[in-house]
Amino acid sequence: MVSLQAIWRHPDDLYPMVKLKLAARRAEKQIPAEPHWAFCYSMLHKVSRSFALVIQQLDTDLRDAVCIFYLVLRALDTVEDDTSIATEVKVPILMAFHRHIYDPEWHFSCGTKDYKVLMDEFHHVSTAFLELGNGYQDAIEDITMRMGAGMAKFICKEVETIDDYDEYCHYVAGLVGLGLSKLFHASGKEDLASDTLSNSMGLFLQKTNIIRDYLEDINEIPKSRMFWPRQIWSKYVNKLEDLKYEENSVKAVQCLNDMVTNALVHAEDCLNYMSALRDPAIFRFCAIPQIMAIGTLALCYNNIQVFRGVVKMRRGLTAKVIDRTKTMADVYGAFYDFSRMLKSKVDDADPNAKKTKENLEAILKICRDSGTLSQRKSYIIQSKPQYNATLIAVIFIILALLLAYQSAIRPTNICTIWKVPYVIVVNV
Ligand code: IN0
Repeated sequence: MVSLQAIWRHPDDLYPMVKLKLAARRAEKQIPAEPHWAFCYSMLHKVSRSFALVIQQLDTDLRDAVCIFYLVLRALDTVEDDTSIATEVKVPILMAFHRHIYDPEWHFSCGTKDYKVLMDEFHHVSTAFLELGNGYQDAIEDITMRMGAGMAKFICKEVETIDDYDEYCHYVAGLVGLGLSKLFHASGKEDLASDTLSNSMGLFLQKTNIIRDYLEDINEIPKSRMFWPRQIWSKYVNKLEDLKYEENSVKAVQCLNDMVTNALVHAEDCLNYMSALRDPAIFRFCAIPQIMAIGTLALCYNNIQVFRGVVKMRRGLTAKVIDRTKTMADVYGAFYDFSRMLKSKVDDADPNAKKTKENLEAILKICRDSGTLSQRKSYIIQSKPQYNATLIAVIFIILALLLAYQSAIRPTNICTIWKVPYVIVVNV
């Protein structure tokens, strides 16, 4: 639910949010009729909302392949994550997962909530996988095999060094980049990207998730999940969990800034990868998560809240990113804005300030050298929103249309979702 305060502070979020909401409705209505495909697409909508929307714009063949790839990887991840499975049971499943996807009779029950449904009804995913073209099947099989083996290796191994961290992230995310590059190539729409650049695309996203999810992972029951490398955190505290205690706040933020500085190294490769894409739909599909990642890093940097609760980009900003990302100029503009926002937060007393600024300078230079920055619409938030008669009128019209739309499709439940902005009109 979006709060009244959030919309009041960022009124220009409202239009992209309404657009996104309507696009989500349309996407959910377009679920295919065949039961196995219906299961796959409705599962995709349940486990990943913005990804499910972004995938929607890909051409059918490629979209089906990416949907199945995503669900296979989610299933593999569900096995890896389930701490109630004994290691001697888990390792053989991870190692053989690339064969199970060819067998609609195979199933293994684990996970919770939507993930349990995905595992229990995995035959739908296998059935759909078997309908994909051979090029797509081979790419998915190869990556599933390599990821399963990598996950099995890390079941009994902690992330000690920065090399371990890069290796772990390669298995769980870098390989996704390699796999997607293969799928794009198999679709005939793109040249095959290099493994190094493809890997960086995954590492940038995964390292951002690992930074953002510190508290959730450390508080995981029955056992903490630890992905921050000892080589980094041991410079600041004796145990990784000490970062969450108030008395260690200064050290915690320094450690966080060290982690963000490490993640920023991949941004340059990501920009190079995206600049080589030719198909507009594939481009948007790749660019939106990358912009969300740099935005999240800018939000997390120097932010003690990472150790206290959930730090996420507000929904309105996510909607704006989805709405505005169309060309490489938009990507340079967003990377430039978020890097500048991050740079403004660097305190010279931070132990890694120099390195952080160097990494940011490298990103800013690429964006400047693109020569496209003058066209951008800024993501940097104004301290006070600008209200004028036109804006208020636009908000009023959008809300009226929305209410009309809601009452047309749900006559008995008019205001369940949108009653909050309704109050704004009264306030205005
Ligand atoms: C992804 C990636 C993803 C998308 C597009 C291009 C990519 C290129 C290389 C590597 C990964 C790429 O995107 C999703 C995004 C996602 O799931 N977002 C969540 C929100 C969130 O905060 O987690 C959502 O609800 O929409 C992603 O994070 N991963 C992923 C997994 C499979 C595929 Cl096919 C593509 C996961 C990960 C581990 C970062 C690779």
